[in-house]
Amino acid sequence: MDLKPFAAVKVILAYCFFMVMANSAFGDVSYSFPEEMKRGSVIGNLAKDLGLNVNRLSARRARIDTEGNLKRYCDINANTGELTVAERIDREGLCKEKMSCLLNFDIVLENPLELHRIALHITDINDNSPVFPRNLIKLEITESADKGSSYRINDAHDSDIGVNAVQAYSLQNNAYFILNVNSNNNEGKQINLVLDKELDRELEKEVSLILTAVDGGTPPNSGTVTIHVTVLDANDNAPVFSESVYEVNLSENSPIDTLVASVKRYVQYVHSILLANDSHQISKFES
Ligand SMILES: [Ca+2]
Ligand SMILES: [Ca+2]
Ligand SMILES: [Ca+2]
Ligand SMILES: [Ca+2]
Repeated sequence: MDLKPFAAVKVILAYCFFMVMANSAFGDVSYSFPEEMKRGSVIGNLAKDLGLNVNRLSARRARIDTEGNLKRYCDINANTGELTVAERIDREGLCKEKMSCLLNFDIVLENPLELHRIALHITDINDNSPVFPRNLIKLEITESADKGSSYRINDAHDSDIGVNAVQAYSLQNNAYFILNVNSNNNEGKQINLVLDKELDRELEKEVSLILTAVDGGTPPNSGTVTIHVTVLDANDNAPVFSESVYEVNLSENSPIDTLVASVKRYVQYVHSILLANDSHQISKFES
């Protein structure tokens, strides 16, 4: 006698049994729904998805058991069998940095008692902008700093996840600095302001820059910080007179403190040379 057909039937029966058990024991329904949808928004039709008779939902006291959660985020509409939003669902508040945000609850019906597990995956929307730790960053950089010198800037934070989090940084066009963003570490992006052209305090005492962080949402959100650089003085200029030789005609009996000549040192300062006690020594300087 060939037992193979019986074996095949047994496998099919076992499979059917498993499917029936799966439907009764794991009769879960899962939905994926965005955060921040207004109250009353329809997530899905439970009666349809669970194969329930919508006309008997009220009689069977269909309700949601939130498994001890304080808030009930969803309701069942007993007339339509729809699962609706009952409370604001804020993904950031519920799941913070987690990439997967899941709300679990049960649907309970009576006569006969029936229980279904519902899994609600909350998807992220781009409802937050990148924010820098401070509105203003103050840097003091000496004018003698070499080209290529690098200054670390704290990165921006965006409470959203994935593409809705910070994706790029840009620095306002300027004569002195460029931006270097390094994302090869676990602490997020490392942002450095890099000196691309040497500073000159005698030319510019301060430089103001706007740094922008932008997320990848549609439309994107952005956040900015002002970077204020104070250029510190270095002793990089020797006193220079406007002429190398000054010739002055002076009468021999000129009184003391007679103005002999005016000479310019640097460009900013004017010094007066006055006749000192000894007419042969012209040594007294006044600013
Ligand atoms: Ca939110
Ligand atoms: Ca969000
Ligand atoms: Ca965002
Ligand atoms: Ca200087």
